[in-house]
Amino acid sequence: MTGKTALVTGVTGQDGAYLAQLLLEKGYVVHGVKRRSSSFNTGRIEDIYQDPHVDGPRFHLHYGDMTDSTNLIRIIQETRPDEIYNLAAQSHVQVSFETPEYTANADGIGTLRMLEAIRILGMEKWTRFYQASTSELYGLVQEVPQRETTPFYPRSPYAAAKLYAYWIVVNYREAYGMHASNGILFNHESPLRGETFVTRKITRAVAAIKLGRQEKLYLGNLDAQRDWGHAREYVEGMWRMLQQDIADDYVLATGITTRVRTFVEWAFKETGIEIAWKGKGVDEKGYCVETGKCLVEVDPRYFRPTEVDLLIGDPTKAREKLGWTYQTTPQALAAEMVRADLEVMLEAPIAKDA
Ligand code: NDP
Ligand code: GDR
Repeated sequence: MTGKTALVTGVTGQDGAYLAQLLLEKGYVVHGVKRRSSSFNTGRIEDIYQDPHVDGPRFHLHYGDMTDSTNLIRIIQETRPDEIYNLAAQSHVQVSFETPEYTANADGIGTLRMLEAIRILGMEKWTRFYQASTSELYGLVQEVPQRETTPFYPRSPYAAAKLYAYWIVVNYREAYGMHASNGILFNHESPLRGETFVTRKITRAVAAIKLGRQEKLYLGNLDAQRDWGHAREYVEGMWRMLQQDIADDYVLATGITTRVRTFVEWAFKETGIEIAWKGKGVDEKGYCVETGKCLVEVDPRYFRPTEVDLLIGDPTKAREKLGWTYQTTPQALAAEMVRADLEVMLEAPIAKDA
């Protein structure tokens, strides 16, 4: 047992689930903040849920919202965490174009609310703070590979909100001596990834196509390039940041970039389906497989008003200072996600979208 207590916002999300599991394995008492929802939203943390009626549970859930200051103050006051991992966010880039004000509120001002809560409670000298910053901050390419010193150029309301969060964390570190760190994480995926992010959308569709339950997959920009790693490995990097004597900002990435279309090929390959693209440009409809059956089609509704074309991170600082490196290649990640989706679908033959 470490005797330490951690508070994780966004505990019901992909990273929250992996991080909570990691912290429990390390002996922490873990408090998670979850939103009230009209439907079940704790599926990802089912395996680590502990019945509060049983003696000595180390995992606790609290209702909360990043848009509600008083609630955040109360939760921090009650839990007195040694470490706070601020993972909660409206995290979908395309959705942020439709809900820009809410995204700014939850992702930008929400981070300020957390920092102010720590300060109001007089905990700024001992509570350590992790902020889920993002490679989306780099946006329009200024330099490749992108590293901690690369200038930011956000390309979405999401990235602009996260830019505010990034800088307010730096400011509270400098102004109040807080141990507050930004993890500038490049895309990380897993079988727990939300279904509307491109990797999971692809692996679910490929599994469904393989099982004869879906005809076709509709996607947007097939030529975007992303640096995809495994979420389980990235949460270890978050934890390592908060174990450093001095707070700092770190890039976590693989250093490998892959086009969306290549991820699609890898995913089909895992099921034994070889695909050959018939179209070339993103405007051209009807990307088909060799059999002549069109399995993937571009639907412009998934194009973004402003796109981030190329992300490739340089994780040298994290390797040298945190001893962190990625383990899973993007191709292995695609294969793992397809296998997991096939398994889930085979277990739930009736519910197509289970
Ligand atoms: P998810 O979308 O899977 O999880 C987001 C979490 O935030 C969910 O638990 C969600 O709750 C919660 N949440 C959303 N809005 C609010 C709110 N207003 N109040 C309280 N909770 C809220 O994201 P990931 O796990 O993938 O990412 C974690 C964090 O890391 C996010 O901040 C994201 O922006 C950032 N990030 C992610 C990267 C990635 O590639 N995954 C890369 C870089 C940064 P609910 O389950 O109810 O929806
Ligand atoms: P991203 O992830 O925007 O990088 O943000 P996403 O998987 O949504 O998009 C990656 C790229 O794929 C292209 N794309 C599509 N995307 C989606 N969602 N759906 C499609 O049908 C589709 N077709 C093509 C996109 O245009 C884009 O270029 C993720 C989130 O987790 C953020 O919270 C996080 O900060 C960043 O990663 C790093």
